[in-house]
Amino acid sequence: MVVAANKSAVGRASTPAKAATKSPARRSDKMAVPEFTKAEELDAYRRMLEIRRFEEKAGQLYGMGLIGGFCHLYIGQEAVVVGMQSALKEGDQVITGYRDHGHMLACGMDPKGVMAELTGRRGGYSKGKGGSMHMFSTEKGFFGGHGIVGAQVSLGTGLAFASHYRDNGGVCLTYFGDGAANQGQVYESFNMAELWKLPVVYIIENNKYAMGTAVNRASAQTDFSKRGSSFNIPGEQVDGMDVRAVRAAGERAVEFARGGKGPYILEMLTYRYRGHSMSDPAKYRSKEEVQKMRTEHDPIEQVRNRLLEKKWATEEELKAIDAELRDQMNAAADFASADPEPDPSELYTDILR
Ligand SMILES: Cc1ncc(C[n+]2csc(CCOP(=O)(O)OP(=O)(O)O)c2C)c(N)n1
Ligand SMILES: [Mg+2]
Repeated sequence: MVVAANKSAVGRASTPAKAATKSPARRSDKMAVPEFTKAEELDAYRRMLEIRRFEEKAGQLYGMGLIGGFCHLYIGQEAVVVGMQSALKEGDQVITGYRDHGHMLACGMDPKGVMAELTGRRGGYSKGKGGSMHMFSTEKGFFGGHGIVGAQVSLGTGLAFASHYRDNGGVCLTYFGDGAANQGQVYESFNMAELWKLPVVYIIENNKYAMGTAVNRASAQTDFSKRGSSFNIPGEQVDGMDVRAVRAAGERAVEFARGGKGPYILEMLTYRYRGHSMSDPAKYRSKEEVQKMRTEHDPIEQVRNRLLEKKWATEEELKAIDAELRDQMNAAADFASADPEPDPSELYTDILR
């Protein structure tokens, strides 16, 4: 697949030659997806499968009544966080919305601590008091987990402002959905980020739906890579189901932002296989549509097929990785089921008054 650079991101598609010197968004060439080495393919396979197996286990625990409240699974979108994370350095920051378990694992957070937070137990990242949408790890550079659609965009811009102010070379990856992209604060953030050349990469995870609303029913401009046009923010549309394309685009965007050139937008064309949350029967789309994405574009299958085709791994070796991850997630689930709930005295701790 090909990453299409958005040649008209600043509304000057008719003058690409002049514009080409100014920002990558104005390139009109098509870029081939760079190949991964064997080690990179194996690493991507493991990291994406880790997220998938975690999410499947979380779905099971939800079905057993062990997880309360909302639970938004990331299954299908794994290539986005895995590819983007590989473009980061120690000290960089990540922030996202409520579909956040994959982002946490990609940042290196412990599946046990994440699972125990989902079940509301002491060993959870927020001591069992936050749940799926309220988890953080400043050590791992993960800043939530936000339930208010779009709120993380201004917060991520603020994190980038802090890095800029401290001149520490940090970049903030700010993830949000196609639905969130229609929020007003997103554009206030874009304006400030470009004005002050903040080191932020805005990653729009276009999974085609915002709850039950398809993108074309809610958005006047469905090419989200162009959403920064009025602010001169470059943008690219990326095949978000191909981890190699994601990493290549991520590296370009992070380098741009880290180099003091300001914000960059990456629209990831992706898809969620499950409903919006666990309580969504997903009647707004056909089973065939989901099945088609799973069979033709699955991010993990793509890597698996390449590994097998190139004889870089055998079926048995890949199965062994899978078995190891399943064991890890079973252990996380056991911990998250057996760990005690927080003591009632914790009701009065960690509260801003
Ligand atoms: C300010 C605000 N408005 C509405 C909601 C309800 N809501 C929760 S998720 C969601 C859809 C967002 O979709 P999108 O940004 O595409 O993200 P996705 O769920 O597809 O990852 C809505 C409307 C909310 N949480 N916050
Ligand atoms: Mg969406």
